[in-house]
Amino acid sequence: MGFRPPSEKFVNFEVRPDDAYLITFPKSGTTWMKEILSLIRNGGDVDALKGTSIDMSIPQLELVVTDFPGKDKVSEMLDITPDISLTSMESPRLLCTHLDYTSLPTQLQGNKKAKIIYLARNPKDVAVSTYYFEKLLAQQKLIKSGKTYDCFSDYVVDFVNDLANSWGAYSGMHWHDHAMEFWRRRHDENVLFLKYEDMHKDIRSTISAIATFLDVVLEEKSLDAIVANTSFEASKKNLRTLRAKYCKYRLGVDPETQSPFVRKGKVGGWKEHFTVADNEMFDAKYQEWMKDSELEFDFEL
Ligand code: PPS
Repeated sequence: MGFRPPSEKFVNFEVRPDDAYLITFPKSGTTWMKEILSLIRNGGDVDALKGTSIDMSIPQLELVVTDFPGKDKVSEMLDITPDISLTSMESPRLLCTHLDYTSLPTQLQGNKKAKIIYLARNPKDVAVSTYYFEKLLAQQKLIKSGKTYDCFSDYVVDFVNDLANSWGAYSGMHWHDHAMEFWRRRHDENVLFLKYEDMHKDIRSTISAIATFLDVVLEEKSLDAIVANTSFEASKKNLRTLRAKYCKYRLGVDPETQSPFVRKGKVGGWKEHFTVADNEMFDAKYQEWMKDSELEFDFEL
């Protein structure tokens, strides 16, 4: 079951041929990649981003081009200017979304010009990361369905059965369908399919590949600056990636110690959360999902 498009305004959103869209399932490394993309586009100028909002650099389509109740409040906490207009954004625009392929604006589906960077992450670590995010939302009574979880084992059952992710817009979206829709299109010339685990393995090559894809020529020293300023340690101190205001005012947590946007940042953290039974259940589902696919993930490094 796919996510229902939020509004006519969203479905009919006008896509420009020189747009680039970062598309991810939630908790797949979006924020990390947004900072990398922002720096690639500005030639690695770290100082120019200081004091600015990551969500203004790369607005999230579904948060901007919709009229969902409470939108203004969420936008304010993400430091999105209330009157942001994507139509007056200068080209080439960088935009992002968590929505699945079939929920994208019509002009982006089948579009061979606007670029798409799809970032996927192994679903066991995604499940853990979404679990911690849901816990914070639940503490603030922000889970739409009202359903909360006492332990990860309860949560993971809902995750694999498509019943988790109950925060607002994304309920009903499934990790497997999300990734597969873009994996199938990975050879399209306007699609770059990346994995979170490969960023861990070789961030420098990943950044270079993205720059080439975006037709940006990066000097070595710019590349060095991007690598250094998007490391996990740097992200932990960066108010843009911590999304400090959102942490403080929406989630009620200290961004520097508890931001869910820069939490553990590991590959294989799931091993500290899955019981043997959880893992067997997950593996059985995973094999079902992936049986006709060549898509593979590193579950540990
Ligand atoms: S969201 O809410 O969907 O936008 O979250 P998202 O940004 O996609 O994912 C958050 C996870 O990404 C990890 N992260 C990083 N990993 C490695 N290096 C860096 N620099 C980095 N920045 C963020 C973050 O810790 C979340 O993963 P977990 O497993 O929860 O730690």
